[in-house]
Amino acid sequence: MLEKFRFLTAGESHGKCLMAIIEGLPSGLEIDLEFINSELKRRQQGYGRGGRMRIESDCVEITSGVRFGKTLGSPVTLVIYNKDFENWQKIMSSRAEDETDEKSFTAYRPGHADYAGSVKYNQKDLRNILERSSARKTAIEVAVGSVAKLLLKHYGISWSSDIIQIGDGKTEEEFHSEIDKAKEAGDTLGGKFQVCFNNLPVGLGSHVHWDRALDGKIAQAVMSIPAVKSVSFGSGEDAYKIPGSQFHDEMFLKDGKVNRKTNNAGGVEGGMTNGEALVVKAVMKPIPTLKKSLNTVDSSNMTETTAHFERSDTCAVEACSVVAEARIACVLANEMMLNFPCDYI
Ligand code: EPS
Repeated sequence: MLEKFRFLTAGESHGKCLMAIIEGLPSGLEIDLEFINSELKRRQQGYGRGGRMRIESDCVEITSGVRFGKTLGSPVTLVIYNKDFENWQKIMSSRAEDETDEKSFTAYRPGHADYAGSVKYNQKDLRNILERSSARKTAIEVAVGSVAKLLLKHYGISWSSDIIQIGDGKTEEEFHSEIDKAKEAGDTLGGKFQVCFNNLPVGLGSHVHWDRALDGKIAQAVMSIPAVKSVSFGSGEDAYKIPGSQFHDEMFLKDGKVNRKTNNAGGVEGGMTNGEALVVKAVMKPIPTLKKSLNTVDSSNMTETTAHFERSDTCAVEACSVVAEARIACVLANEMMLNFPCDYI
């Protein structure tokens, strides 16, 4: 099926820049640059972020598709420059004559893409895998997602996200003390979060084919965020605990319209939005770049060693929830364009 709102991104963690091409936006959409940059700032924040976030102050440059603050209907190109590139120019050079093994590494980080990526792409220097597998690329995804959000906002759709749990902590104070403890131990922490979208029309997605089910599309979009290990809708993860008579959201009439007292379905039934809030929950595993290095194998001489560490975040769950919001916004923007096609607004 031809999707309507599509995008591609490019860029390495310590390369010159991250970039994206967005296709499928109608013309006339107001592009609020301040909003996009405030979303980028949200992604950089959250208790437990590491050194890189003190180097970067992500902001986007729009290089095509927008004139005088409004989309033209042509592809929109976004660029975020990596400030840290200044320190990596030689190491990340595209020129053959600059080749160096400075910053190369060969000890796989368990939990990261290093092992499978190096086998798949036949790379000896694991830097060649790290650079694109790094969660750094989620910065440009958040920029794309904020453009998608501007489209959704035009249709009166709103969103929010919340952290549910980090380690054993369920309140903000507890999150902070859990993160402090992990940091002191050279360890990392994952967590559980929730993203909601409100005021969606009934019928986004479809029951007619497996690849048109909205929950399937959203699950793919959220599951593929680095470090996400589970995605569920509404009370989905607890659905095995109660009988159908208690799980399903009974209907009643309010002002002649279908209404519900509960939203265990998380706003999706039969692969389609049902008019209730879309509630997506996800679990992020602890970041696998650990100061307290894990046991691993060195691929250069096949000996046992400890994993590579450069620097890392202790906890990036808050950032992950911002990325999830952005990814879901892209899926929903696509569904809106499929359901309500328009060349201009
Ligand atoms: C990140 C940028 C990365 C890491 C982090 C997230 O930058 P650097 O590698 O230069 O510190 O801080 O990514 C990871 C720890 C990881 O394992 O992918 C970012 O921009 O969010």
